Amino acid sequence: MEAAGKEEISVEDEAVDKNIFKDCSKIAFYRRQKQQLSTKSTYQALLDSATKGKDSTKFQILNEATKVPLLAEVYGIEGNIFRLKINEETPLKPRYEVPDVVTSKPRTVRLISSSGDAGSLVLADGKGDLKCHITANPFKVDLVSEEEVVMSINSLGHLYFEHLQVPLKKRATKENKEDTSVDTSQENQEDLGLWEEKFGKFVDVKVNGPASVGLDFSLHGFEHLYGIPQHAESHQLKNTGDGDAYRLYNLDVYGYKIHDKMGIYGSVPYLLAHKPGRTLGIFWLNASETLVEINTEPAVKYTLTQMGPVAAKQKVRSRTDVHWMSESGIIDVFLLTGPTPSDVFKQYSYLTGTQAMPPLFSLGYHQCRWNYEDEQDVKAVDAGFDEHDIPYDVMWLDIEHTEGKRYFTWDKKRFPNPKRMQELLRNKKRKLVVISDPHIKIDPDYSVYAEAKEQGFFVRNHEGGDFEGVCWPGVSSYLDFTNPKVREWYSSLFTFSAYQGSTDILYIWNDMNEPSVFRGPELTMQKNAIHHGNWEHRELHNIYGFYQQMATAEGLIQRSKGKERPFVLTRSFFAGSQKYGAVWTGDNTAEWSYLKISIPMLLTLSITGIPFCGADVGGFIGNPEAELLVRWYQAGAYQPFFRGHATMNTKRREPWLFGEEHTRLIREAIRQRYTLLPYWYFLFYRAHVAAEPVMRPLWIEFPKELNTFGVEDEYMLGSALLVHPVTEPKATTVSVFLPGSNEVWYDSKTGTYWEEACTVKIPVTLDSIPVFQRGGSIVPIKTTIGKSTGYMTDSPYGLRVALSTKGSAVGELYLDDGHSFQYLHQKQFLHRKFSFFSGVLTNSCADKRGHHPSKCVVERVFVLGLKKQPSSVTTHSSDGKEEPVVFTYCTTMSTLSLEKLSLNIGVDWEVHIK
Ligand code: NBV
Repeated sequence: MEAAGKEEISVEDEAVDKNIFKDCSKIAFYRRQKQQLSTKSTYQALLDSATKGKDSTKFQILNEATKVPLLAEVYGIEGNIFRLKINEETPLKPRYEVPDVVTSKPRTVRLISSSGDAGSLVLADGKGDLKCHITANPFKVDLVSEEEVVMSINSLGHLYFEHLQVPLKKRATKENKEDTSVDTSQENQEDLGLWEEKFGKFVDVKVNGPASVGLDFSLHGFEHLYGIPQHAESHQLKNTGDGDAYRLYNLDVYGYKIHDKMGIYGSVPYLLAHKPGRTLGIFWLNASETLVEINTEPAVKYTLTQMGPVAAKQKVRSRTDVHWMSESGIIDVFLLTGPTPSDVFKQYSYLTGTQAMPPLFSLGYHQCRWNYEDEQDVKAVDAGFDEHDIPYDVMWLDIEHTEGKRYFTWDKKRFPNPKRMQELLRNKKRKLVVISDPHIKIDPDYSVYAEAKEQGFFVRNHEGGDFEGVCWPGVSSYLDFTNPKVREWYSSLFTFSAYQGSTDILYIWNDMNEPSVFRGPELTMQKNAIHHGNWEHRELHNIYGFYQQMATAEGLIQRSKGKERPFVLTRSFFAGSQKYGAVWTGDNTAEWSYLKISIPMLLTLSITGIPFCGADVGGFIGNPEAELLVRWYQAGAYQPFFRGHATMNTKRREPWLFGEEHTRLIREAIRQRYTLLPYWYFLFYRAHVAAEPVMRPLWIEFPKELNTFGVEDEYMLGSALLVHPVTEPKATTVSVFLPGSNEVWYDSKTGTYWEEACTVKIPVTLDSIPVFQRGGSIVPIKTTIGKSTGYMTDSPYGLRVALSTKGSAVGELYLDDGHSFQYLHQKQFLHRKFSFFSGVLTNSCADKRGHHPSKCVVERVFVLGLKKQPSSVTTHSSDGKEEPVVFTYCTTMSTLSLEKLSLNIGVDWEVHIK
């Protein structure tokens, strides 16, 4: 069987052909739901017959016209979360409810019910400050917090629920026996796509007819919404307007267009709304194709003269309406009530889990290309980094490393001795990542195919045979990762004995897992393909890639007998993918606009639970000029997942190929990444244990300050560093917004500082990476950089202390072996706290449960914002030993530098500055 050629998918340097993909007008359930809005039919809740179960309160909802009952359930969930489920009361067959995303059964809290005014029901959580006020007719739910309605559900009457039906033809024959007057007029309503939906040459047949659901949410007083990745769009969600919606449908969109709401590789059906004093989250748990409309109505103020005295009191608050529509499944929505951004992050992570703790190496720099040709090429590129004194941690191999795109194999000519190649990398304490896609070449001699075939592990077509689609290897079948047995088997393929040529430094990259199917509709799988449990692909399309990454991560854990942390990069993802590894933004282009949009794209992923994310440095498609490449390295060094990557037909672009000066600049950017590793690792620890995003939009750190809500050309790394990457060609200045009142910000390079919120014009040259440290923070760094993270285990630390206006600062450090689960099981970790108050810098224990031996010392301390020249500096150990320290003070910059210290990182000590 022939392998698919490049012509199967356009790998030329051109923008995406949008005709391959649907816009809203081509999506039948969108058209149907929009049409229904014009002929408004209402729903009524039968609250008199509401019943209270152990976990939830249930009641029926009736559609005025059809009278078919729906069943609604309201749950109170620990941590100020409400869950609303609406399903058909007696569906023809069960409707799909997304499994495996909500981590364990969330603990419910008893809701106290009382009837409100006639025709309403009030459900309150134990504490009584949060209430769900349900109105019977028309059905509406208001979420009330401290007597204020913060969210209304179905207040616009967009509740929409299509009931599964017996196929018309069967019905006609069955019913014809009794009744010959069956109405089959719907059959002809092709434009509504009820039973059949056409797109180009593709026809999607719906066995049980239309099954879509929809609901509206009004967020009172909110004008700023964020989330629902993945789109190449701004961080703040935009109003969608007529015929437009954010689409959540995982698709392989090579060279995706930017500032577009079409669905690309992954979906997280979760958004956050923010206003000063309150953040809310809406998590719409549905894995079928989903559309989201957003409409903000700004506040209207009526003046006395315009409206008279009564109207003055009726000032209308701003409001944003969100309309969710999904092709199938049920309505299952979690309302996260905040009130702070960090409460919402915790609530969401309580449901879907936090970021897996990454192995330390994965926070270093990754070098990828489609493809590194052979072992010799790998060896030369690896050596290139050492020759040019550029640290890096991971070499990547793309699809060409395999025998004819048969994953888990090696091309014998190019990679005759994969273990030898891995030993070469291991000797430099480096790792290898190889690709493993979900399509499996149809080849009875390929053991992965033969086994999967024999065990019935492939997705099936609607006729019952194995689904076949074209991808890289030619005609292929697709593993059904939704089947737990398939996942178990797939995981077992990563054991060292099964995966010949693999070693414990080999990690995995899952690509094409939307899934990408070259000749399929919108380059993906037919919606009526069949998965485990007889579910149609349409029900679970958006979660397919999630399951592959889950099985891969599990496989890597198992091959180490549960000891080692996995690293798996995935292109497709869903809510909860953070538990299994990292995500990247797919096939971007080597243009300035793509560099720029990487920031809002990553911010959006970061706040929707996926902090370990990155964009291909340099741009995957096309050839970046040296300046763009340098700027991209500088930006990437300050983004969570940091990998250089390029497509096949591009010129080679290893960091040293653009002349000495550019090599120096790229080296410097990568070195800055390695310098800050202790801070990165700490931030990932916080993401892991406390669901704090690593890369943060300014509004999270400054939630009361309106002027931060729309910022997306700069961001915070943790709470200490503000980064404003240069994303314009030939820039000589950048305008940096330094937020906050009572803040002081220090330029990380020059030490120049600014007090109070301001926008400053910073002069930049090609070697500037505008990074600012927030007064009041202490950032741990490494003072010596090695060839890779592995060389830096014992290298010394430095502390960058940036004093607040009050002359104080705090910071933390987290340390463990960087690769195993012992931090979890044996509490082998070190968590230290640094503080600077009244001239005393203290290192103390932040978590007494942890213990981890470390030879490391703090070698340097650099204090920014020390207004007065000290007369003496002394170190004090916990056993009372006092020693003087030589110091350098700079009066003009107010900085103090302490060098050649030797203070053990893991024990208590103080440095007194008098
Ligand atoms: O496996 C080849 C590429 C990969 O390099 C890239 O990172 C993925 O996003 N892959 C897509 C498939 C082909 C793209 C044209």
